[in-house]
Amino acid sequence: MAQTITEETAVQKVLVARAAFPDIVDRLRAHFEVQDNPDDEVWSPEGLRNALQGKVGLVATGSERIDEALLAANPQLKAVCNMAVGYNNIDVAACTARGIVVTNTPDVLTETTADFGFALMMAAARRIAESEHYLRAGKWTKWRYDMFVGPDVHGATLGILGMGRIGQAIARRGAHGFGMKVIYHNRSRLPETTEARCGARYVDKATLLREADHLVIVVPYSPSSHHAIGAVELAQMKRTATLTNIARGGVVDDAALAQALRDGLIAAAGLDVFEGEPQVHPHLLTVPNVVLTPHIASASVATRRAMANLAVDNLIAALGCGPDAGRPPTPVNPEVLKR
Ligand code: 8YV
Repeated sequence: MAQTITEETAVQKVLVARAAFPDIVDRLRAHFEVQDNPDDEVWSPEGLRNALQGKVGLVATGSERIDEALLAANPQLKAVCNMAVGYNNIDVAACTARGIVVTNTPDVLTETTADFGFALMMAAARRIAESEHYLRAGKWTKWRYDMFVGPDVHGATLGILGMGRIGQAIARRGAHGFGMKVIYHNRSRLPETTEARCGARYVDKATLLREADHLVIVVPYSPSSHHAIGAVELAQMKRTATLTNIARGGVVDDAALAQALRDGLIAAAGLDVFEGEPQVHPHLLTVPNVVLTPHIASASVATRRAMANLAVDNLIAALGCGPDAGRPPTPVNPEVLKR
């Protein structure tokens, strides 16, 4: 399409690493020379390195690894704008050291992601996927009193590991919508007013594991949260409990979880994120009591559009254009902007 490039930025080239809403990508064309990827080709690290040559800005998703090797091969890069709230795909320290602004997309996806986390938890507890497979397989020949019975959600104890924005939104749903007793564990305890708003009580991790009827994982991935839930933790949970992971692959040890599900250490699980996704641990694919979805917790039309728009707003501002020139709305390393 024809490009309208303003004078101030005529030379700036940017890369949109994955397919995105075309009308939102077009917003970038008003300011920059844009290379996008409408066919949504998944580039190898080398492919991304090459595509980034000469580009000062990048719109990335959680699937692109932005590491020192990529930055070293592209010293002209000034801004990396993730279309995700999580940014464990980006070596932020390396970006900061090089004066590269990193941005993410908080807030716009909170409620949608919390909706999905709740849905996945309910699907696991009430055995929705498992029973649907049974029906589709033509096995439903009669009603039975104990057919696909599972634990209740309303009135049960909801445990939340990681009490950031999304954790709080899930807590509110549980406490105020479903009459649940909500307990949480987080790196730091929330102010009392926030706890009251969420109807949630702080507990240590052992209590969380021991008391939760439904445990939802919303903690960001970092080396310190790697396998925060593994065989030892699963063994501490109730045998009737469910576990839902909408955070990141790697926070839960998927092999240990598959084993726990198989052994009946917990009742069921709901997983939207996986170690090594889009690959899924083969043992998870063969246990019936787990609901598996392909990392879609933020996938409502409105929210995905809001995420794309925010990533674009961030890139335009980070590269010194638009009304917020120099002040991207949601920087991860704002210290770079002060330099
Ligand atoms: C994204 C997510 O869709 O925001 C996040 O951190 O996990 C999802 O909402 C995914 O990371 C693609 O960027």
